[in-house]
Amino acid sequence: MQKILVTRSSMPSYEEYIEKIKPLWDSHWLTNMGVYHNEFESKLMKKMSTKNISLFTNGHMALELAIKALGLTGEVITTPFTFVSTTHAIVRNGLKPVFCDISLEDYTIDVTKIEGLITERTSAIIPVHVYGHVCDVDAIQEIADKYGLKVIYDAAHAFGETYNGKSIANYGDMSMFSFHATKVFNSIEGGAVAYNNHDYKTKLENLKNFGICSEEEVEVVAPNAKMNEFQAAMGLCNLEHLDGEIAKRKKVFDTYMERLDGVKGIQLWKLKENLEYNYAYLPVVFNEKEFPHNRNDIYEKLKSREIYARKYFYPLTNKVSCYKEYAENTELKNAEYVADRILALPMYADLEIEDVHRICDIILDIK
Ligand code: T4K
Repeated sequence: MQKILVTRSSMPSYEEYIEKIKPLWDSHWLTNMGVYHNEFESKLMKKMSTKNISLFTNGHMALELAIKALGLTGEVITTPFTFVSTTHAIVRNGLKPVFCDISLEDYTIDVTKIEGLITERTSAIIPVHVYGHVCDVDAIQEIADKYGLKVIYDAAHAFGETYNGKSIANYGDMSMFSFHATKVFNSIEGGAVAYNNHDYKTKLENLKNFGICSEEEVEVVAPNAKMNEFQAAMGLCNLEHLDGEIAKRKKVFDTYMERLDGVKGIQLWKLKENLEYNYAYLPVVFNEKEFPHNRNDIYEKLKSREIYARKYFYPLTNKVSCYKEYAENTELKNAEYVADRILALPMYADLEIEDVHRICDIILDIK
């Protein structure tokens, strides 16, 4: 039987992509804000209904440079229940991550615990719309306004979503999106920062291009984080198919829900009201006290049948060895509970519905 991995990149047809990249052999313009880069930027602005977009070579650099552009200092309140990139982006900017616990309902930052972590050194909150589950954006903005903090959303998983009728890209000061191959929407590697304040445009453009601001002037020490034309071409092709891909993901999601929702000891995330979801991930929490198997058993059981679920996001980022100085934070009970029990099941547009049933049969011990 064919291996089933946790996800599988969405791709246009071979012919479609080849047709798209053909003109590059005429222009010989391969990167540095080329025609496709600029077209991709404007199409994304339209798709995301946002005033400004800056593209990057990947989501990580987008987040790292968004933090730099906002000039954050001191401490940043964030979640440990995420991919390690979120924490790296903070630390690589010389800032201290202050970890806040998460909600047991949707695994996003627990807004009731943020205020208790604010000190005179706090400059921002960096929450994560983890799995595309939207954070409590209104409460976060209220806290940010009260204390004069910036908000950058790690929206790596949330591309294409709307919440309360508003594009997910329009919350906070900035939002970072990842277009990595494993995401709902990809440009092979790639990322974007969306923001409403046009003043940041030039800054972000310079930051992704070595800090160069004119032919003879470099204003800041910065990396190369530009998106190239092959990435942008893939993004443009995939954008054409996005709605179809999300519709197929919804079918997969609905099938999992039909099979697993309501089973004692299995916790699934319920769709939030007013969220137009992108069906990015299928995270399941297994409570070993109520379900006959714990998370690790299920992981192994699936693996023995060539089905590779993933423990996204275990361990918590404060527990990995490079952050051992933050390991002992007793206030992360919910995050620890979830990280120890969660398993991301295979989820992608082309996953066969019969395979979803097979995965559920294995989990539920149905022979
Ligand atoms: N913030 C958050 C919250 C994030 O989740 C991420 C990235 C970032 C920031 C940073 O964004 P980027 O800089 O990556 O744009 C994967 C991805 O590499 C990473 O992008 C993603 N989050 C993370 C959650 O997952 P791994 O180490 O689990 O990837 P890997 O290579 O094990 O791939 C997982 C599965 O995906 C494979 O089993 C099969 C499938 N796959 C993978 C690749 C590389 C494909 O179908 N095609 C492919 O090309 O990190």
